[in-house]
Amino acid sequence: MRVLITGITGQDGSYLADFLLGKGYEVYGMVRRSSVEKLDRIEHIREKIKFVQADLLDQLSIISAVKESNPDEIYNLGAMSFVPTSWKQPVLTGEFTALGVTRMLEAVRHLNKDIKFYQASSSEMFGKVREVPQNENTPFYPRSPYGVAKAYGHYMTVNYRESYGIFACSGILFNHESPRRGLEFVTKKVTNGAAKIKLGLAKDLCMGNLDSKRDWGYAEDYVRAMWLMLQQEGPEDYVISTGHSHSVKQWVEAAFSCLGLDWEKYVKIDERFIRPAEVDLLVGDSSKARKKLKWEPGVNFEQLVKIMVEYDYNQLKKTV
Ligand code: NDP
Ligand code: GDR
Repeated sequence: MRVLITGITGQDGSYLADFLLGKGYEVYGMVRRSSVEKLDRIEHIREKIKFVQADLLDQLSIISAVKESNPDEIYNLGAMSFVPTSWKQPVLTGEFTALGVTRMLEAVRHLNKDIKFYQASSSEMFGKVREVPQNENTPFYPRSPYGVAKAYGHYMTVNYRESYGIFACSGILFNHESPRRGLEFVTKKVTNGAAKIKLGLAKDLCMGNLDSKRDWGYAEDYVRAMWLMLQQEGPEDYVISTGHSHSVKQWVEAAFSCLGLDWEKYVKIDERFIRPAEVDLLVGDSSKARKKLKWEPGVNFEQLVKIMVEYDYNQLKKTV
C-alpha cells in the first residue's frame, strides 16, 4: 500500500507516518520548500519517507505530487492550524485550510477516483456549540476564520463523496496533544512553561482565557482513528474525542502540580492571548467511532498531562 500525507512535518503527520510505516506502507510526504529544513518531528524516520515537494496553494504541484506518489490513500493534514493566526491572516487561512482541500480533491478526481481520501476536520467547526456533547449531526457554528475554513473543507469532502463517488471521509477530531505538539498551543505552552519555571529558566507564564473547556486526547490514539476510517466498507464522517472536557485552568493546575508547583504564583493573564471570539466549551460524543471503528482513546487527561510535562522537563534539563 502507498500513502501520500500532506502536513507530514506537523504533529499528526509525524505520528501517522510512524503508524503507517509500522503497517508496511510505502510513505510519501508532501513538503513545501523552506530555506531551513523543518523535519524535526520526522527526523527518526526521514530515511524511510519519500518526499514530494508541493504546496496546498499550488494546484499543479499537487497534481504532480499525487501522480508521482500514485497513492492508494491520501491523508490531507496540511493546514494553517493555529486559531489566533487565522484572525491575523484570514485570507491565507482560507487558501490553505479551505481551498487547499478542494485542490487535493480535484487532483483525486482528475487522476484516480479510487484513491481513498481523509480530510482533517475539526471540532472548531462546532464553535459556539448548539448542543452538548457534539456528534456528527450537531450543526456547525464556527467562531474563527480557521473554523469557517474547516467547515468549508468538511462540506467539500462530503460533496466530492456524494457527487463523484470518491471514498472521502471527514474526521471531526477534537483537540489532541502530545510531546510533539507545536509550542504555541495551550497544552504544550503550559507544560513547557512549567518545566522552565521548575528549572529556573523562566519566572512566570503569560496566558489568555483560562475558563474555556476542551476535550483533550492523545495524538497517537487519534491517528489510528484516521486510518480506521479508510479501512471501512464505505466512506463516512466520524467524531473522534474522549468525551471528557476540562478547563484550561485545570490543565494549568495539573501541569504545575506534576512538578510540585503552585500555578497561582506564576501564571499571569495577558490580554494579548485573549481571542476576538472564543469557543467556550467542547466535548465530543464519539460513540459512532467507538461502535463502528471499534476505536477507543487509550490515554486520559491526567496521563496526557504527565506524559507532556515529563517529556518537556527531561528535554529542558539536558540544556541546563
Ligand atoms: P500542525 O500545525 O502541527 O501541522 C500542520 C502541517 O501543515 C505542517 O506539516 C505544515 O507544514 C503543513 N502546511 C501548512 N501549510 C501548508 C501548505 N500551504 N502547503 C503544504 N503544507 C502545509 O497541525 P497538526 O498536526 O496538529 O494537525 C493536523 C491537521 O489536523 C491540521 O489540518 C489541523 O488543522 C487538523 N486538526 C488538528 C487538531 C489537533 O488538535 N491537533 C484537531 C482537529 C483538526 P510546515 O511544516 O511546512 O509548516
Ligand atoms: P484550539 O487550541 O484553539 O482549541 O485549536 P489552543 O491550544 O490554541 O487553545 C485552546 C484554548 O486555550 C485558550 N488559551 C490559550 N491558547 C493559546 N494557544 N495560548 C494561550 O496562551 C492561551 N491561554 C488560554 C484558548 O483561548 C482556547 O480556548 C486546536 C488546534 O489544534 C486546531 O488546529 C484544532 O482544529 C483544534 O484544536 C481542535
